[in-house]
Formats: sequence, C-alpha cells, structure tokens
Amino acid sequence: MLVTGGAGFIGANFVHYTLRNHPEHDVCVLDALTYAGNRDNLRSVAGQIRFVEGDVCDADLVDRLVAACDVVVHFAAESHVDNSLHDAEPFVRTNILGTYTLLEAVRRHDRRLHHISTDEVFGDLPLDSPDRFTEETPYQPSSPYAASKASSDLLVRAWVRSFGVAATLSNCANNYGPYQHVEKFVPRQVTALLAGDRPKLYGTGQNVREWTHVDDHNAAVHLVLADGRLGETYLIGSGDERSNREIVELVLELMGDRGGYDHVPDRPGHDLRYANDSSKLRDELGWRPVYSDLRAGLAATIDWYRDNRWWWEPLRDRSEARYRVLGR
Ligand code: NAD
Ligand code: TDX
Repeated sequence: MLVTGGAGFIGANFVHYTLRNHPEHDVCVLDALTYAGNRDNLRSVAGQIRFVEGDVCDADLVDRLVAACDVVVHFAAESHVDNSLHDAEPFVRTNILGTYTLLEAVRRHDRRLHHISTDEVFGDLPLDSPDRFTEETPYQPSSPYAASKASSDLLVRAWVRSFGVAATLSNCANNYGPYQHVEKFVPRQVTALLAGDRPKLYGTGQNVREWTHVDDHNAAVHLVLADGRLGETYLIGSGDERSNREIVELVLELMGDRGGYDHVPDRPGHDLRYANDSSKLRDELGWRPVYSDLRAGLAATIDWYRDNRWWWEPLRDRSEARYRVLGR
C-alpha cells in the first residue's frame, strides 16, 4: 500500500491505524516533508514501514512507487485554507498537478486508488438550517484550497469515466486528534493555553464545523477500500456540529482555564457552516463513529498535546509568526 502524505496529520494517523488494524498491508509512505510533514509522526513505526521522501508531482518517482504497490491512498496535499489565501501556488501545484501525476501512474499500472478529499468542495451551508451536503451536492468551493481540492476530485472522476481507473473518493468533515499541525483550529487553541497564551477566534466565532475524530475518518477509508463501489464518492462525518465559539469554550473548560479568548479579524470568504450527510457510508458500509462523544475525544486530544510538548513546541513559533503576517 502506497500512502501519499503519510507524514502529515491524517496520513500518519492512517499509517498507525493500518499497522494496528490491517497488518496484512506492507506500507510505503511518499511524503515531501513540507512544513506540515514530520518524520516524528512516524517515529514509533519507522521500522515497520518504508519511507520515501519525495514529491507527488515527480512523475518518474511516482511511476516507480505505484508500479511497486497494489493500492494507493492519496492524502498528500496543501491543506490549510489561510495559507491558500496568502499564496495559492503550492495548492494548485500539489493538489491538482500532484493528483494528475498520481492518476497517470495509476492508469498506466492499473492500480486501485482511494482519493482523500474534503467537504469544503461544496462551499458552505446557512447557519441554523437542517441542510447537509450529500454526494450529489454541486461543487461550489470558496477558497483557493477548496478550489484546488475540487479540481483534484474532478480529475479523479474524469479518469474513472474516461480511462476506467479503479478509484473511489471520500470527502470528510473537519478532523481532530493527535499529530494535527499547530496551525489548525483545535491544536492552535490547545497549545496556546499550554504555552500561557489565549485562544483566538476568527470574527464572531459563529461559524459551524462538523467534528470527526481522525481514527473514525481512517476507519471509513478502510471500509471504502474493502467494499466501496468503484467510481463512487462517500461523505464522512460524525454528525456532531459545533460553532467555533462552543469549541473554544469547551477547550477552556476541559483545560480548567478561566481566562477568556481573543477575537481576531475574520478569514476572508469564511465558510459559515459545513455538515455532511454520511448515510451512504453508514447504510452501505456500516460505518459508525467510535468517538461519538466529542467531549471525551477532545479531552484525550488535549492530553496528547499536554504529554507531547516536544512534538509541538518547535512548530508553534513559526506558525504564530505566519499568523502575524496574515493578521490573525
Ligand atoms: P497535512 O497538511 O497535515 O499533511 C499533508 C501532508 O502532505 C504533509 O505530510 C506534507 O508534507 C505532504 N505533502 C504536501 N505536499 C506534498 C507533495 N507535493 N508531495 C508529497 N507530499 C506532500 O494535511 P491533513 O490535515 O493530514 O490532510 C490530509 C488530507 O486530508 C488532505 O488531502 C486534506 O485535503 C484532507 N482533509 C483534511 C481534513 C482535516 O480536517 N484536516 C478534513 C477533510 C479532508
Ligand atoms: O485560530 C483559529 N481561529 C478560528 O476561529 C483558526 C486556525 C481557525 N478558526 C476557525 C476557522 C474555521 O471556521 O475555526 C474553524 C476551523 O479552522 P481550520 O482548522 O483552519 O479548518 P477549516 O478551515 O474548517 O478546514 C479544515 O477542515 C476541512 C481542514 O484544515 C481542511 O484541510 C479540511 O479540508
């Protein structure tokens, strides 16, 4: 099994999950080790996998690695909306050209592909409405990041239809869990509090996200790999929607911190609400979130950051310096 982006947050958790639950796979990770990739995320399993440092846009390298595997799970991406608003070029390159490069190799060698995508491709939903995204919702991406992910999804669908590539897609909602980069919402707030700083809410904090534990996401990916119908898309989401303000207040409470939080300027084009209807995944493949209690899942995640300062402390100053440039 070739795992692209396996040194990032979800990819690394996927490698750990696979070794624990699906030991029949020999895992090879391809990762460019950008600012978001970290060999330490795979340190405890380094002897059990093959690690290749390289770029998913490198056609010769990708061709060789794809030829040597049976199945590819494609996580590699530029993944942070705020960065895409500052400089979209790496997003266009990695997310679009990288997926194209992988698709061509998968097509040449007739390999199985699972493409990891996001609910952000659908744009946003009104606050306080019962609507949810479904597999049929038209694409209407808001940010350069979301547009690049939408483009990659469309490439995968075209390669399925035109060339018969054996691919599936999944679009998951916001993830949380260990090894998530400190630039993202939950780790930014948790590590701020651990460092004696204050959480930072964009705008009013009314925006709503649906929170899914990373292991529940990765369990769904394995179900799709095993029994998903080729060419199909599966939405993944726990169903647990919270406003950003609720999350910050929950983090403060769980960490026993009575201080407040700061409001900072809003993200331009900030999507209001994401919510996935995951009934296709639940009905066809029997997926259910194991981490159905967000409070307990967040408490365990906070414990992980508290116990692993060595992991995040070297990353935080650079991330906050970047936020100062962005004004958030
Ligand atoms: P991440 O930024 O933590 O990790 C991305 C990984 O890809 C890093 O290890 C990085 O080094 C690697 N990478 C980047 N460019 C590369 C290139 N050109 N060649 C090879 N490797 C490269 O991201 P994440 O949060 O783990 O997201 C993984 C995937 O899941 C992405 O495709 C993202 O769109 C999707 N997704 C994320 C979430 C979320 O909440 N984080 C939700 C739904 C979907
Ligand atoms: O400091 C912050 N304060 C804040 O209020 C940060 C970093 C974020 N926010 C808000 C913005 C969003 O409404 O919190 C929400 C979550 O922000 P992010 O962690 O940046 O995630 P989001 O933009 O929702 O995108 C995430 O989910 C979908 C992932 O980063 C994407 O890779 C995934 O595709």
